[in-house]
This record gives sequence, C-alpha cells and structure tokens, in this order.
Amino acid sequence: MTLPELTAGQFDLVYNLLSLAIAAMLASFAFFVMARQQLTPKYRPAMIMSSLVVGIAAYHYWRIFNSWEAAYELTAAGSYVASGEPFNDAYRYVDWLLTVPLLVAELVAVLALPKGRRGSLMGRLIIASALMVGLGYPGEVSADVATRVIWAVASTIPFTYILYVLWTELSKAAADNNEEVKGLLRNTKLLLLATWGFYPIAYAMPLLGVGGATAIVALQVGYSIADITAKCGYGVMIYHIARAKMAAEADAELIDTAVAAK
Ligand SMILES: *C/C=C(C)/C=C/C=C(C)/C=C/C1=C(C)CCCC1(C)C
Repeated sequence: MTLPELTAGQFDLVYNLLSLAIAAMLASFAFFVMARQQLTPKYRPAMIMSSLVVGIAAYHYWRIFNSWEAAYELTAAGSYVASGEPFNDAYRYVDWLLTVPLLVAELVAVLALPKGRRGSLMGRLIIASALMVGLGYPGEVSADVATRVIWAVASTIPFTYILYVLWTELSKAAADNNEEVKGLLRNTKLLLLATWGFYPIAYAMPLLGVGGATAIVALQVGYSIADITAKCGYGVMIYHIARAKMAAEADAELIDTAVAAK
C-alpha cells in the first residue's frame, strides 16, 4: 500500500495512540503478573496467559511504533510524507496470530471446564483463530477492493464460529454460578462482541469510500483502541471472574465444613 500524505494532526494522532497502547500493555503486564499471586492454583493459568498476551502485544506495538515513525518524514510545510521506508503492517497480524488463541484459551481456562471438554474446545478454537487471522491478512495488505472483500468474507466464517462457540460456552457456564459470576460472564460476552466486532469495522474503513489519509488513520486508531480493550480490559475482566468464582468456592467449602462438624 502506498502511504498517503498526512497532516501533522493525523500523523500525531496515530503516533500518540500507538504510544498509549505500549504503555497500556506494559502496565497490564505488571498488573497480571502481580494479580496471579492472589489467585488459587486453579485460576493461575488464565492470568499467566493474560500476561503473555499483553507482553507479546507490548513488543509488537513497540515495533509498529518505530515502523510508523520511520515510514514518514516531516516536510518544510509541516505535513508528513512517505519517507520511502515501508510501514510494516505484518507485525499486527503476527501479533494476532499469537495473542488471539491465547485470549480464547484464557477464557476457556477461567471457566474451569472438565478436562476432556476443555481440550477439544481449545483445539477447535485455536484452529479457528489461526484461520481467521491468516485469511484476513491477504486482504489487509491489498489496495484492491474486490481482494479485500473476498478475504474478509473468508475470515468472517471462522470469526463467527469463534464468537458463537464462546457465546454458548459462556451462557452454559453461567447456569452453574451465583448472581455475581453470572453478571460478570454476561458482561464478558458483551465485551467480546463489542471489541472483536470492532476489528472487521476498522478493516472495512478503506472500503467505505473513506479516502487515503482518513482510511489509514481510522484503521490504525481503530485497531489500537480495539487491542487495548480486547487485551487489557478483557484480562481485567477474567481476573474478576476468577476472584468471584474463588469467593463462591470458599463459601461452599465453609458450608461443607459446618455440615461435617454437626
Ligand atoms: C488482540 C487482538 C485481537 C483480539 C484481534 C482480533 C481480530 C479480529 C476479530 C479480526 C477479524 C477480521 C475479520 C472478522 C474480517 C476481516 C479481517 C479481520 C482479520 C480484521
């Protein structure tokens, strides 16, 4: 893709958001590492995966940020033009290829399903995640509208499958839990739909008749905001689910002990 000329405001908006994303990922990494110690062993794998997700993303955002800076140069007139160095969009897709399966696994881990079910569920979801990201990439790097649409449609098939499976699993899991956990699981479903649904919308920007400069800015801003919410916000949500389930399990244990003592 050729890089369009940007106003200083447009260039800075992307620059500052990429920088914010690095800060958010690093802060979340510190939080998830410390939060793990507050959880019982059963829930720790979910927090370890949350830390891996934001750690991997912090590294990739740092690379994207440097690539953005190198791809543009300031003109005497105060606008930004392509420097001749390409802007590397592949970092994002490599990041998703690693972090999307981990995000899915994180949720399956916190639900603490029986071992057999968990294994087959994770296998199917990880394959679907890889397909979704892999099929989206050829369209992302193409400036041709038809190519962009075809790969988007192909990528939407595994995308719909993942959301459908996670949605039904979250609904099923809610049934065996108390009101607090139910509320958290419901909010997680909505968070998933809202954040994951944002990616195809950002992807579609260049198709919606939005012109060169606006399209690239909207795409970068959209993906960065979606990533911060889908990785940091979602990890915090998973932490709250684990805490609420631990509290419910501790209550159940107290009742068991009281009954046994009678
Ligand atoms: C942390 C990164 C996450 C959660 C990335 C999620 C990415 C998607 C849900 C991407 C979906 C896409 C489509 C459904 C169609 C168009 C191509 C994609 C890859 C943008």
